[in-house]
Amino acid sequence: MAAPRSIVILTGAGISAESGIDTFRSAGGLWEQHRVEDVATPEGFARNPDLVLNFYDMRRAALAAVEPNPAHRALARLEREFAGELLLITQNVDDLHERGGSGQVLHMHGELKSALCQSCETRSPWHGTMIERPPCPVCRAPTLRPDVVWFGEMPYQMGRIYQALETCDLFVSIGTSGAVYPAAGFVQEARAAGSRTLELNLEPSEGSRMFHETRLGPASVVVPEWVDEVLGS
Ligand code: BJW
Repeated sequence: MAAPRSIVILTGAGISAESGIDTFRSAGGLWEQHRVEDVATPEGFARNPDLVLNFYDMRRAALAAVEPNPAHRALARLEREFAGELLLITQNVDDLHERGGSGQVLHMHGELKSALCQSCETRSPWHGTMIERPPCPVCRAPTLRPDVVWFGEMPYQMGRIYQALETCDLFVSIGTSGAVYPAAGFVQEARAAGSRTLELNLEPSEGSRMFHETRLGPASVVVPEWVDEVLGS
């Protein structure tokens, strides 16, 4: 194909798997260890806030023990060296893209290292725990929750995402199962707008048929290979 001028990349849990972060739907993944309804819905949080705060406190603390892998670093290199437009969207709440060197990352499902105040609605950087109900840094109310997007909630920056999907000429999906909307529908949006679509995954996702091309393999291998190809190196 002709060299792309505008690329939108969507990443999912698979890109961080080789760094040691559990995916959600793989065997032994997070949803086999916890019921989705209990830890990833507003209703679950209302029923048992301690369970949910502890689930996210543990995952936030676990970030200290993991490192970005070659796939994160390759996307950071793409951001530095690609002459066209690039939007990196991640469904991941970890900070491995940033620690791998990416400067501009759109976290559509929020971030572990951010707190959302249920009283004043401010989002604040957060590195500690929430189980002890610390005060909001802005309004002092003890009403912080993890700044992540649960089922039934609206993901962040959807307007900006749909605008980029309308105008990109290449959409690339990396390490996501295609089981969760609206992200699972991005491939159709991009295709409908005339973009070429590429999937990089360990195994075909639920929406694999919708992509023009699928390349299978671990992200630490297939992502750097694809970035080399785009940059012509
Ligand atoms: C590797 C690898 C390696 C492994 N190398 N690859 C019916 C139809 C359509 C929609 C709905 C419906 N009923 C309900 C809905 C809406 C609902 C939804 O999608 N439900 C589905 C269950 C059907 N969605 C929502 O509620 C969303 N909000 C919403 O829709 O608002 C309304 C709206 C309307 C219109 C426009 C916009 C919005 C919110 C969804 C929130 C999801 N939240 C979570 C938790 C976030 C916080 C946290 O981390 O705890 O987000 S759920 C979880 O799933 C997390 C992930 O970001 C998300 C996606 O998971 P991901 O990343 O794909 O991981 P896995 O585990 O599924 O897959 C891993 C992949 O990696 C696999 O493919 C492996 O092969 C691969 N892999 N190792 C490369 N080494």
